Amino acid sequence: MRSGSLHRAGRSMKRADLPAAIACLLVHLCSLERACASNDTTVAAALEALAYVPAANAANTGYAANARPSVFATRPSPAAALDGQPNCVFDQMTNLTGHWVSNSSPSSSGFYNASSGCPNYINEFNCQNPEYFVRGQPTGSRNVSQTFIDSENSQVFLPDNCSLRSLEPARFNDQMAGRRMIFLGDSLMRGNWQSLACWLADQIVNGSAGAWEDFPKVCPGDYTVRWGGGAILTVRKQYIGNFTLKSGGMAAVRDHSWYNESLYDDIMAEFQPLTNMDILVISYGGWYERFQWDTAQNGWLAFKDHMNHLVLDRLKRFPGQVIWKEYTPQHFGGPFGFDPGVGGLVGGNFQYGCQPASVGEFWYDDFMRDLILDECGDDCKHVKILPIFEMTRQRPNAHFGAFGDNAEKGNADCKHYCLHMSDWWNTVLYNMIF
Ligand SMILES: *[C@@H]1O[C@H](CO)[C@@H](O)[C@H](O)[C@H]1NC(C)=O
Ligand SMILES: *[C@@H]1O[C@H](CO)[C@@H](O)[C@H](O)[C@H]1NC(C)=O
Ligand SMILES: *[C@@H]1O[C@H](CO)[C@@H](O)[C@H](O)[C@H]1NC(C)=O
Ligand SMILES: *[C@@H]1O[C@H](CO)[C@@H](O)[C@H](O)[C@H]1NC(C)=O
Ligand SMILES: *[C@@H]1O[C@H](CO)[C@@H](O)[C@H](O)[C@H]1NC(C)=O
Ligand SMILES: *[C@@H]1O[C@H](CO)[C@@H](O)[C@H](O)[C@H]1NC(C)=O
Ligand SMILES: *[C@@H]1O[C@H](CO)[C@@H](O)[C@H](O)[C@H]1NC(C)=O
Ligand SMILES: CC(=O)N[C@H]1CO[C@H](CO)[C@@H](O)[C@@H]1O
Repeated sequence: MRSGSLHRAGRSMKRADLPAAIACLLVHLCSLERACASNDTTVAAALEALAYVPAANAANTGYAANARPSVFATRPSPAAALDGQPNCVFDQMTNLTGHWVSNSSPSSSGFYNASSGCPNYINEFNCQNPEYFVRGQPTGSRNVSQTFIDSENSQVFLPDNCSLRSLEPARFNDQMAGRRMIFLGDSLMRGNWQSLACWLADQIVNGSAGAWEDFPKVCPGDYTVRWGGGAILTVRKQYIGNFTLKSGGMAAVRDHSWYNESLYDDIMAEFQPLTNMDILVISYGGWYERFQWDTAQNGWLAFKDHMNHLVLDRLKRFPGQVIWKEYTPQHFGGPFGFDPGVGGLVGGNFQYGCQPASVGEFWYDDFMRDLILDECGDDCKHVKILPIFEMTRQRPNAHFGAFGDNAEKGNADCKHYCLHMSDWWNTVLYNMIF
């Protein structure tokens, strides 16, 4: 069985400090959805154990001559190749490598106009919205130059060996007839659903979204998880949304912190009967902290336990396609995107911008690949990996925080991504399922 080496390195780290872990989790639960910080010494030791060597910085040079032009100005045909290579074909465990280039066309700024094209219930993660909102609250105007916004939004991902077809809304609408797409997982999953809602806006007949607490009838009550050291934590239910397309197809999102099988069952109850036409896009990870070397790696242990149950007891039996979305790298600094040294803090990682992560947090995905392929095996043939890790790791500036969220408070959100990045996750998703 393949395995990431970091968790092995981590076992030699300092032992549990449960009260600190819980305090850290409480900070986490009450404010930002970000991993808790450990401290310089321990992480430095971990990196040393890994013998980390920084990867060469991938240079973005030029833009392929026949690459796709501005999207909402001139919509490309669905099969239009971005760079003249054969269309990408995804097997169960594809690792999509490639690089980002800047589309030199001045009119290019993404797939749709995020300032004016999104449904009114999409007010998060839109880095083109001049008055942006975080968790429903206006947080003031951004202080980011238009040049920066334009350059980030004009980035185009070119896979090494193939071309991605672009999602074309009217066609997607037809392809979704009789189908439902359920996005399940933590807040990183919300980006996919919100991006889709903006992209498909002119195909949507109705929709709604909001904080889970505004939908009290949906899975009421508390769900809990067992954490290391015997702690019982309450699952944070975050966000609900759904929209219906002209064709009758629909897409829903239900996001929350940790996996609990009763919550999974209660969420799915709303969609019964599930059929082989249904598509489940799912991912967890953001709430299972990685860098708590001093807390017996409770996050990692819980992740393995929870994901084992999710895959072997539930996903195995899902009648339609299941797409496991790879971990979405964060860019708080350091080779792994999480440098607790910043600010020297425990329970907070205050900084003013997002920074490249040359390596990224890969070992949770290694575990998932093994679990799906080896442990579940033939029973999981319908479960595929959405390979967005490599492409996302290369975009440290595509975060909400790089566009200003909380940056003025020295507390930039380098975990969530702007819609533009989520558009590319959906492009890969589209190429996998249709
Ligand atoms: C970080 O951890 C090391 C090793 O456990 C400890 O000696 C040091 O005091 C810690 N530093 C801070 C700032 O907490
Ligand atoms: C994907 O490819 C990258 C670049 O070659 C490599 O570093 C990474 O380990 C690969 N990931 C997997 C899961 O094979
Ligand atoms: C996007 O919409 C905004 C608001 O309506 C508008 O000011 C802007 O010019 C539009 N951008 C493009 C490229 O059409
Ligand atoms: C905006 O950014 C500039 C340059 O970093 C800075 O001088 C200015 O004070 C910022 N304005 C606000 C309102 O944050
Ligand atoms: C949205 O439209 C669909 C299809 O017409 C309908 O079944 C559903 O009840 C509508 N939902 C709302 C909230 O109006
Ligand atoms: C979306 O789902 C929630 C929960 O079932 C429901 O309350 C709401 O009416 C749905 N909205 C639409 C547009 O179907
Ligand atoms: C899931 O939540 C339910 C309801 O709170 C709880 O009874 C159950 O023990 C939880 N499952 C696990 C595995 O912790
Ligand atoms: C399978 C395959 O064709 N792999 C190629 C993908 O592209 C890289 C970079 O151009 C090549 O090195 C691989 O051989």
